[in-house]
Amino acid sequence: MYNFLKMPTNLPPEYYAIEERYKAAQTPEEQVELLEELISTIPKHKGTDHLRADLRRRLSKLKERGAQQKKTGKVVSPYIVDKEGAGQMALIGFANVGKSTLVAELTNAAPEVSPHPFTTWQPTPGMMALENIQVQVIDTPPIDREFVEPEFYVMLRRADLILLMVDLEADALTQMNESIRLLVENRVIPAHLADAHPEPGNRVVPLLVLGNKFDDESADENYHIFCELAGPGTPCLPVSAVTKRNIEEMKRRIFETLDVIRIYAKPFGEDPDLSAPFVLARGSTVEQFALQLHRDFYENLKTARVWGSADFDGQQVSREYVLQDGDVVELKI
Ligand SMILES: Nc1nc2c(ncn2[C@@H]2O[C@H](COP(=O)(O)OP(=O)(O)OP(=O)(O)O)[C@@H](O)[C@H]2O)c(=O)[nH]1
Ligand SMILES: [Mg+2]
Repeated sequence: MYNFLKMPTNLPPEYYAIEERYKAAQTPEEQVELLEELISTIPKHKGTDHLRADLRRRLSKLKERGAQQKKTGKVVSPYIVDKEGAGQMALIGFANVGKSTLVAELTNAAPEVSPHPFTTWQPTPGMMALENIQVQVIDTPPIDREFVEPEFYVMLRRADLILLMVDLEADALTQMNESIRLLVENRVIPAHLADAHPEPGNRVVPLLVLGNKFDDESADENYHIFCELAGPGTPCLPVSAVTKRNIEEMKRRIFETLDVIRIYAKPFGEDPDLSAPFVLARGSTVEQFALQLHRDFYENLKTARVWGSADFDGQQVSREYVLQDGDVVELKI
């Protein structure tokens, strides 16, 4: 529970009146309503950030619990996001760095964006196009020692890539160091630091630092200073969620980090569908592709022919042949 003694003193009188009713509320519906009222009475400034954050978190928990109990009769964490597409990315960072802006601009999701910190209180996944594949990007509540749910780190352990966003217009280095400290304390180890943290139980996840608000050339110097202080071992990239500066490069880096290849299936005697690749881990073989296509192909495969990485178009290859990004494959059973 929030320690009411630590509350800021500059709250309007109606806040305390509603708070009394909230404490006495008997049903979750009543609590939701009164929490919403309570939040709307809090003036927006730095001194009230944490109070607002705490109340919004409680509100979202109450709502979530209510919705899920109605649907399934049991409580499921909103932090367990079903994976969709070629990879799952968790976008994390301090409050107000621009996480929701990026997710709103680049995916089909529409999380709330606001100039006030602590806006996002639920993980919100959206799908982003990377060339001709789709990847999942999860907008998340701000990383914060006090206000983060334990499930936040469970979500990060499951991710294929963590995008750690920092604000180049603020103290980006402190934001990065503090965020990474929290990850490591919670046994989520950025891949570039894996050698220093070999303890059992640690989960190593690739991480890319995004320096956001790199809107135009005037931000270049901020980024250079950040890079110099961050050191050469830190994978980072400056971007702007608003002007889209460097966003294509970001997508290229994400694709590279995912370490996947796109394979196009050519039905026997037909043209391949080049708009719908199968996505496999780099290093996958014909046999692994067959398994993804259909079990029948895996079990009864007679011949496989490859266009692309083979020595010549339509070359017959073995089950163990290692495929490359962009290959067209025809399997026959
Ligand atoms: N100049 C500039 N402003 C940005 C950029 N991206 C986001 N902003 C602004 O930064 C503020 C915060 O953006 P949000 O997307 O709500 O930030 P957030 O990280 O989701 O914030 P929380 O949900 O509180 O953690 C808004 O006023 C945005 O318009 C950017 O690339 N450049
Ligand atoms: Mg947000």
